[in-house]
Amino acid sequence: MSKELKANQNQKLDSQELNDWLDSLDAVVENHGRDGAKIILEKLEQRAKDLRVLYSPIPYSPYRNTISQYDQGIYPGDLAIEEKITAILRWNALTMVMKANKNYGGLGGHIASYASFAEVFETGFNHFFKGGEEADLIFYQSQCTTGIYARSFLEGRLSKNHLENYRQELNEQGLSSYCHPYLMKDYWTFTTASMGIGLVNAIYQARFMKYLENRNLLKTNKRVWGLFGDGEMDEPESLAGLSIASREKLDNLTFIINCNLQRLDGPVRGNGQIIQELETIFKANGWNVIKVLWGSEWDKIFQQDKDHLLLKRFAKTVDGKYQTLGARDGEYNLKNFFAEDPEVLKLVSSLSKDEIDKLKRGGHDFKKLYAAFNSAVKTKGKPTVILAKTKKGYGMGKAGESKMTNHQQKELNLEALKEFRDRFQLDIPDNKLEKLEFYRPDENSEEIKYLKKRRELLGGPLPKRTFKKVELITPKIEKHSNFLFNESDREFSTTTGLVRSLGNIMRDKEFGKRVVPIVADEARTFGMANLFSQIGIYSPDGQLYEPEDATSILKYQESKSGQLLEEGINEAGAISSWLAAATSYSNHNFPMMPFYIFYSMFGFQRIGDLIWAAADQMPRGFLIGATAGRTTLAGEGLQHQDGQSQIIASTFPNLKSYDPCFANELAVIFDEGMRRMMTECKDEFYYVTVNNEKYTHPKIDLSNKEGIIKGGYLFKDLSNKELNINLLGSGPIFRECIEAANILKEDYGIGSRLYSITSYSELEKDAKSIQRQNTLSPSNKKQNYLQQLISNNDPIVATSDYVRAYSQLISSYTDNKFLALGTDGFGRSDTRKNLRDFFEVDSKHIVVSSLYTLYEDGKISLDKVEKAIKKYNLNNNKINPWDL
Ligand SMILES: Cc1ncc(C[n+]2csc(CCOP(=O)(O)OP(=O)(O)O)c2C)c(N)n1
Repeated sequence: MSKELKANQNQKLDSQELNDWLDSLDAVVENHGRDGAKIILEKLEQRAKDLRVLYSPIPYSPYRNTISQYDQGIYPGDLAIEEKITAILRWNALTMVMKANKNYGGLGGHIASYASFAEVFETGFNHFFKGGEEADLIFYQSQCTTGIYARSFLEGRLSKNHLENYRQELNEQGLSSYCHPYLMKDYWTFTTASMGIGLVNAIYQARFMKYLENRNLLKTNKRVWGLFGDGEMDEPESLAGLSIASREKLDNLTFIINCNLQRLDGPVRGNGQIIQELETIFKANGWNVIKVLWGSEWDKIFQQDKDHLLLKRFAKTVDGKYQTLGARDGEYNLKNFFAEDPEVLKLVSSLSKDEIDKLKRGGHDFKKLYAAFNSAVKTKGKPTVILAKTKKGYGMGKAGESKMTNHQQKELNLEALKEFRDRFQLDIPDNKLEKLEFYRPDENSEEIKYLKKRRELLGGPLPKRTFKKVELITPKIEKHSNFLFNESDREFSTTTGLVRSLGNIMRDKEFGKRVVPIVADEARTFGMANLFSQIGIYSPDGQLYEPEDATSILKYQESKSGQLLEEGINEAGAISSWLAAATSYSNHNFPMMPFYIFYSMFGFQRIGDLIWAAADQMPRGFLIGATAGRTTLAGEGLQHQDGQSQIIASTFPNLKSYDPCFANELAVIFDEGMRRMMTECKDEFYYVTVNNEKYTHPKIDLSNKEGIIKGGYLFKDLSNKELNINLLGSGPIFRECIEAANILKEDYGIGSRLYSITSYSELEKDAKSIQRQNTLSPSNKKQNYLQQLISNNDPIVATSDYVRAYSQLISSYTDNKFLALGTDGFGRSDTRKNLRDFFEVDSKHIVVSSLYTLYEDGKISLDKVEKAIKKYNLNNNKINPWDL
């Protein structure tokens, strides 16, 4: 056919011609099956695009189940028992929330979310979620924990006492509100309580399993399952990893979205259709999408609906209306949905109002769900999302089903409880109903036997967090940081020190393969471009092109077995990769040692919540905040200069964070950190800031090791017999302290003790623990490490390249007069020298601050301070950096 074919816009297609087309399609399906018809349609589509008939086909499919009733296959489970088990789980889940709130008003909890997702969970637990040695990685929707606890109760893993202590985590048998591995270490594996984080984390867990396999480190048949809410899909993190999941063909990944059409305040898309929107988003990102919208009761109606009138009505119905229909009875639905089109009404003319009422949504139908799960696990080459249409508060009846406020609903009255019991045919007498008694059928009942058997066949109970302790030997400091064992005049930055030590760690024959270096498009910024060719950039496709710099020894080399994870400009993805590697010890019994090196400003403040979620999962690995400090990163300005990450990091309980000045300190921190995490298997992780200022570094002196790790050590004692000051500094600003000490000595005859502070926060952690100990056992008073370190009464001037609050972390734990300097305020572009002057952290400000504290301490006269202020031309009228 000629491509020049002209469109005749006036020529109408007559109905005979149209029917001929449709009949021929029917005939193709009959003779060649659906696959044959698909081939023809794909060809036709291509031709239509060539002729510009089709520009952008509708990106979603009709509002019906993706898998037809004819393709769903035979259900392998015992439907009656599974429905009974689900009813019992619903009851116990509901009772947990009601009990907790009745006994201790305000403890909270959610009924409606699990009620909407129970069948989906049960489909997984009875047929798909593998447990045991090769347990699947499952991200549970966090508001549904009650249902999962209820299941463990039936399995005999949790007692009645546990359920009674739901949300009372301080009780020995308390159950945590949401999925928090930190609080239930042998139970939960992933945290999903902060919405959106679970999705991006799950994708990178699935991706990391492929990485382990492609690097020939570990092959696993595990799958990643993610169960999330439709409202949750509005979080940017929910969408953050969708494209990498299909780009890297993660067919080991399945999401199930609980499309109950509601979030906390109201409908997710009152005026639209969230399911169609999600289908578009996932399809556009290359996912296999399976919609499970209607239960089996609808099948007969669909069979009669030859002209797709019902589908047209569905298409015209917005979610706000679906919610109202969901909250009302059969009569209302007949009048306000079916009767709106007399032809549609005819389709249900044989159904009673009661039967209309019982038309289920697909997410509550085991057969439909099973077919979707089964199809998902068989899909090759792409991830699958199942969009399960459910009803929020399913089973809560008039009291809560599809009600606008049901997310917060924590109780049902007696009438509603009776309705619930009768609907699900639960064997609970009225008196037990009133008392909100938990219900567990006899151990020998068919329900308990069935439930246990299913889990046995799938490898064991879930959720379960178990792992073997694997103790690895880490490389020796003499090897990985050999370049720091001799004095040298070479000037280099701590970032360079990091790259060299890290390179050597990766060269270690045994341990090197465990290292996972991760960057988010900043490897060149940090001088790490050599890693591209040395260890290769991971890409499951290898390298399908010759890189522009192919002849360079630093060429950009992608490889299937590449070690470096180059995540692009994607901090959320990079930290999720880091977390996957950092929890490999617990998820796969295969410890890995990740180092995620990032712009420190785009770490804790940008993805702090992802790091917080990571902390909950007890990761083991290093986070490296590079180009750190507010004045050390010269030139980049306000949005880049980090003066706060150390403060945020100091609030993470299982994180040890350091701000070293010298590469030798960094090497010791690496060495000790690796050993503690990989050999001693300690549940802690590390944040270390490095910078790009070049200067010389002292050689490694292992006698300082303890101090470096504890947070500080005496770097140099320049004290004299008369007048002294203590100068404390961290990061590159410590070098300003050294200069200040020389000026104080030369120009003022004042002695000093110079303390290199590697971590104000580690000093603080120790000091507050000792203070607590002393408060609670005053007769057995102890000194904190800071007091032991600074055992004199001279004033302290403490500084860093961070806000004053960082060095002030320790100010209340010493009796010495204390003055903090820091970089409070917005950053700005300028030279280091000018910035340090502006933020008042340079040597002359340290000198004047030292003189001032000595004056305040009554040790020198005021005129000495005033003279110095004049000499250095410091001006009180200069703009205050944090009060502009
Ligand atoms: C980042 C974040 N913001 C807000 C919340 C509080 N929150 C908990 S559940 C919820 C509504 C969730 O709606 P949806 O995802 O649709 O799940 P549903 O409970 O309706 O199944 C909200 C806002 C949270 N946990 N995390």
